[in-house]
Amino acid sequence: MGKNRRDFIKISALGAAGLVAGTRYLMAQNQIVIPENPKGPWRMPHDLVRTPTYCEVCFWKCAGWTYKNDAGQIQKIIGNDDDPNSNGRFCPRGTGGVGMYYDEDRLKTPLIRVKGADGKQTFKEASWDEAFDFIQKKIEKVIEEHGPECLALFTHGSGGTYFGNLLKSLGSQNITAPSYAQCRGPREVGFIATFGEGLSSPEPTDIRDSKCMVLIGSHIGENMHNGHVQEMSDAIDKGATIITVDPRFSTAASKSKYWLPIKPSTDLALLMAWIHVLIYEERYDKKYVEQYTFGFEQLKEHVKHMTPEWAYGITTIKPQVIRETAREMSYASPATIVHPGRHVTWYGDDTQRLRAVAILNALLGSWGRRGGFYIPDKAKVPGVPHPPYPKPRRTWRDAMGGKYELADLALANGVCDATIPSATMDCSIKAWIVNGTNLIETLPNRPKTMEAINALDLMVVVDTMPMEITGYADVVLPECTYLERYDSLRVTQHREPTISLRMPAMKPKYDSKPAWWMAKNLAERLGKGEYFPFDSIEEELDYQLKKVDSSLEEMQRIGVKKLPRAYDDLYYKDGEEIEFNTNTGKIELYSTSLEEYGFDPMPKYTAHPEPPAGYYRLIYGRAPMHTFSRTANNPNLTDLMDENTVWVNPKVAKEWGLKNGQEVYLQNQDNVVSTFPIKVRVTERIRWDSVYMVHGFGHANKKLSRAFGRGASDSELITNVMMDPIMGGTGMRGNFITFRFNKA
Ligand SMILES: Nc1nc2c(c(=O)[nH]1)N[C@H]1C(S)=C(S)[C@@H](COP(=O)(O)OP(=O)(O)OC[C@H]3O[C@@H](n4cnc5c(=O)[nH]c(N)nc54)[C@H](O)[C@@H]3O)O[C@H]1N2
Ligand SMILES: Nc1nc2c(c(=O)[nH]1)N[C@H]1C(S)=C(S)[C@@H](COP(=O)(O)OP(=O)(O)OC[C@H]3O[C@@H](n4cnc5c(=O)[nH]c(N)nc54)[C@H](O)[C@@H]3O)O[C@H]1N2
Ligand code: SF4
Ligand SMILES: [Mo]
Repeated sequence: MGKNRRDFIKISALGAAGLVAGTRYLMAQNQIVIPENPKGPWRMPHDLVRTPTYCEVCFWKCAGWTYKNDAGQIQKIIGNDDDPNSNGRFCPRGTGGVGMYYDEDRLKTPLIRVKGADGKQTFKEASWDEAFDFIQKKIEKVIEEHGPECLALFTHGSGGTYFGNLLKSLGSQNITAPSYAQCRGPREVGFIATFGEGLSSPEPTDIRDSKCMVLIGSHIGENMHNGHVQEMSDAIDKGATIITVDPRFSTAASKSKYWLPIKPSTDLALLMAWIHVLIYEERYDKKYVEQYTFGFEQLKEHVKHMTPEWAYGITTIKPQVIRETAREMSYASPATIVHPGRHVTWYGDDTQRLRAVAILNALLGSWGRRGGFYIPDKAKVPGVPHPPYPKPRRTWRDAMGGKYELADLALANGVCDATIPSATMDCSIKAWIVNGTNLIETLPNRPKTMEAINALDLMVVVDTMPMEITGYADVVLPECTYLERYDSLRVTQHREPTISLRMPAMKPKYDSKPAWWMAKNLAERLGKGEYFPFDSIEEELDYQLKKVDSSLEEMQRIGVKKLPRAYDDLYYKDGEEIEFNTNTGKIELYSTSLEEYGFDPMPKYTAHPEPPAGYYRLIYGRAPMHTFSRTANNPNLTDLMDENTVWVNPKVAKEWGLKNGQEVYLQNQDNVVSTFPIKVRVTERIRWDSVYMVHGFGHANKKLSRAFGRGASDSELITNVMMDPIMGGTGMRGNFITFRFNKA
């Protein structure tokens, strides 16, 4: 046994079973192409079957149809015309999603960690009964010894509904997703502090009718959020002005009238200078500001000295460009979107940066206005009836010692911290269920994640693939892919409310099962069966759908159902009286709630550490054909891109003697060296003080036959975390790297 309680196991028990899936790769590759005519009447060979689904390749959840060929095999997935998230067109990742089903490296049976006679840990293939027995006994023990509050669930994806229900029925509210404190949390908190409400997903940005879009490190186009990419390209066709602020010449920057290659970490200064220009050149929406906002005079005074000349010294963006771009925003207002972005956990002052973004939108009068932000609507689909949940005596929040009270959702890093035994926390978490999130690659500061994992009595991992996180599990439960299962209904906000159904196109391969079935079985074993009152998920879905005048039968035919908006209120009417959900009932330019909690009521710029000599700031982002680490092994998508590269400015390349395509190792400020080398891409598209790489590569699990060792992992180099004091988000862009020519 190694020095950790849980040694990483390479899922060796999987080897033999992998051979069964002989035809898979062929299927995914040789697709029979059906001529597509989304507008015309769909005429298909009658032996083709189509079933509705919504995509699980990312969290945009586009609704579509899965088609099968004559041999009854999945052939392709295309968008559903009635779906506002996709408008009938899938992105390259969604189209390639079928590769998830055909991937021969998939998890195939439940696995239990065992110790051999030689002391070596390995996984043993198990039946579902054995796996459930094991989990039941461990959970019962944790509850008996520590209380149900010591259970936690990390989840990203649709199965979370069911595991969440299981956890709450047992008496724990420690349920968390990395899409909050590692992603959009600061944005939600910043907007709630300003407008009294957050943005959620899909963001209600009225891109379709926008005349000016400001993208601040928000790289729509590489960030492939489908409906928004489509709306943005339409807006550009109609002549919208795009202003992109990014140290990298992104795809969006290439479509922009203005590209502002800002010095990383200084965006807040630029935003404050824009506010200054709008106010002091009197280019804000006076009527809107007067009627709806609170604290204008304080803001005016606050930004008095934050001139474009002041910001120039900080951001390297010329004063004239700052003025011109602010004017462009005001010419187009209120049809201007200063885009809030989505992955916003950058430098620890992120809530304040997003407050500045919210304030700009308020000054431009774009919140609640056409071409700015519309008011979304969402269907109200009742859940299933069950007894009330027991009230937990403690939650993760109690372990935070009064910090991060403005976080409106649980922090994944917070639950991780609350798991590490310490004198100050009275309930250390003892068991994790990890569903659909690869925490090893997802949470920054990996040594801390490992410390938490090593302190656990039980870790159950529910996944489809042998990802890094599965290697540390006590029990691995193989979920079938989204193409092989029913799931909770998709009920997302948009201009019109919609509901959408996912149903299986195929029987689950191997011995994989859906999350619903796993959660229900575990609940019954743990005496909580009444929280899963239906015998089958079909019955449950039909019950819910009948409450909104539909049925399972109807949804199987149409896939997506549009429901009417409850009110005709997509935008505010001229001069309409509105009460915002803030302390003052107004849009708070001056935040009374932040002040109440002891934070700056108006954003202030503070400088962040800069890379020492010979080091470069590590920044990262998305590639259009991949989603995080989840697609790195997908046979269809690795065909399009099978590794990441490190972008290096020519000036830096020259200093180091680096050539295009040359392999280097990256070493960060804490002397962490990348496990794998990465190829250099020499390009003018990145500033000299930074390097850039796509997140999600450099996989360390050998069982990922196409992804293992391809490219490098940004995550392992992110050991410095800049915590957001307001809501506990993990700022991940304060890490600096240098180059090494060999590993040792
Ligand atoms: N270094 C770094 N860290 C980041 C980011 C970054 O850019 N860089 N981005 C952050 C952001 S914005 C986000 S939202 C998070 C995302 O974080 P995660 O959601 O954790 O991202 P993935 O790496 O895609 O992990 C998804 C896991 O779900 C599994 N999976 C896929 N389909 C299914 C399924 O149907 N069922 C089940 N049970 N499992 C499934 C995959 O195999 C994979 O193990 O990461 C954050 N962390
Ligand atoms: N194809 C694809 N699309 C995706 C995803 C995916 O995995 N794949 N994931 C989805 C998810 S969950 C999220 S959260 C979004 C994330 O997508 P976004 O929120 O749009 O973008 P980020 O990933 O934060 O931003 C990356 C950009 O920020 C720039 N940047 C780095 N540092 C700075 C800085 O200091 N200032 C400024 N102004 N810019 C900076 C980088 O150069 C890069 O262009 O993407 C979503 N869409
Ligand atoms: S944007 Fe692409 S990957 Fe994401 S849900 Fe839609 S089709 Fe799937
Ligand atoms: Mo995200």
